[in-house]
Amino acid sequence: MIRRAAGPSGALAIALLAAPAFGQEPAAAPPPAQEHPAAAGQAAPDAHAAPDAHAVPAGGFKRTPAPAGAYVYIGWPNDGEVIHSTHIHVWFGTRNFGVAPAGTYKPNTGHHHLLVDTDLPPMDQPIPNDKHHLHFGLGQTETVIELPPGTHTLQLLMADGDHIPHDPPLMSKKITIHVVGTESRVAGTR
Ligand SMILES: [Cu+2]
Repeated sequence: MIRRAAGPSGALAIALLAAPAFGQEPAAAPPPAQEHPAAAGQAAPDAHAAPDAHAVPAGGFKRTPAPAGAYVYIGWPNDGEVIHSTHIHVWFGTRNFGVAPAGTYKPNTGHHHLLVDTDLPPMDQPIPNDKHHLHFGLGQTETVIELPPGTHTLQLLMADGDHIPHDPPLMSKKITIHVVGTESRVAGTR
């Protein structure tokens, strides 16, 4: 299937360019005051702009193969965990697979993405970058997230240097956690 429809793909490219660098270090920000201000404003919908890595290529994005036996899992919390804090420490685990920063393309590596209260995104394009799709583009293997009291879901999804899930995709089980407030709560009440 060839996806060259100018409207949707153009819009996607713009949205991705506007995304805040997928968790890369602040040092990666472009230097100020370039000679070509138009080039810095990459959101300009110019069909003749230089090709960029995130434009949808004909035939879709190329996916990176993942070896058999590789998998990712959430080391903490456990499925069904009741957590008496709105600060939730989450540990990411991998087996038979390596973690590498975004933008690197070593075989059998990728970086973690934590999906919060959402279903899986499309597997053939870069993972969105928003509060429901957290990128750990520095190669982090743990984080602390803030969630309001209530029931929430968490799922890990590995992706390659371009934030595209592997083939086959490496994802954890989707777990459910129950966040209860830390204050004015009696243990055992729901
Ligand atoms: Cu990513």
